[in-house]
Amino acid sequence: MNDIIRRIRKGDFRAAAKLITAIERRDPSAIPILRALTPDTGRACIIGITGPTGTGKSSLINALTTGCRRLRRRVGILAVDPTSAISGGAILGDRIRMRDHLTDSGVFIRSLASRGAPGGLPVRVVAEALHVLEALGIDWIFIETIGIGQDQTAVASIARTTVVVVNPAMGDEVQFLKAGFMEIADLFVVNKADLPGADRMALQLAGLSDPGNPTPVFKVSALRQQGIDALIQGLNDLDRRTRQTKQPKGLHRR
Ligand SMILES: Nc1nc2c(ncn2[C@@H]2O[C@H](COP(=O)(O)OP(=O)(O)OP(=O)(O)O)[C@@H](O)[C@H]2O)c(=O)[nH]1
Ligand SMILES: [Mg+2]
Repeated sequence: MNDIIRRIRKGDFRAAAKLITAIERRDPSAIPILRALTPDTGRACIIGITGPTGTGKSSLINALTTGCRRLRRRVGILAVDPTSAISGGAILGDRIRMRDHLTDSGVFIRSLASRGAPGGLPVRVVAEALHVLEALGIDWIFIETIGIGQDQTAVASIARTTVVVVNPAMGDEVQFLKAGFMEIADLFVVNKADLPGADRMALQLAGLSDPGNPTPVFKVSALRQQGIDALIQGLNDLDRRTRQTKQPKGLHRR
């Protein structure tokens, strides 16, 4: 046990991967290790990335990772896939879109599956995996979720900052509002701004948010790596501001 704690503190990805596997299996031996690592947590920028299917969440994480690596920050990516028991392909697709970073020793990528567990998404597993990544010395952690339904929203809420990704000309706006994304967004990203309609979409979002406390809106193109550095700066600023008021709700201190 002391060995794995020591290795994780030193930033050993393989030790972290092993511990996360134990967490996924609900192995009780993980509990004292997590407890011992608690003092090593609390410094990372933890960003939940959510939004409707196909808006470019994985592509955005890929682009953000490129930007963070240019700043020599270490990056962790957690892809939460509620359906992977049936569609292992989704995770494969994510991996392909994040391929730029698969061999980078400064990027830790992990998919988490609910494995058909009753009650759906493993909120606790995600929270504990985040704990491990923080102890590992990761600076930026991105969690991708689809964000439809209560469980997924709960996963997004583990992050200190929740980013909702939308696209220009998203068609059925009402549907989007009904899905509850407005409520959980700390920041909106209009991705695919290389396509027409991004300005209009950004204005619409700005118009919908609380005038007294407007939700920031960033236009980017993940595909062209445009607007990403400004977004990283915006996320960093937001993290610093919310850090003073809002604790991550994930892992209860034990
Ligand atoms: N034009 C354009 N296309 C993009 C951009 N970002 C992503 N795409 C495309 O949008 C499609 C979906 O991208 P993903 O990154 O898989 O989207 P996602 O939100 O992770 O999708 P799911 O995980 O299936 O919900 C892909 O074909 C991408 O190439 C962008 O900035 N501009
Ligand atoms: Mg994806």
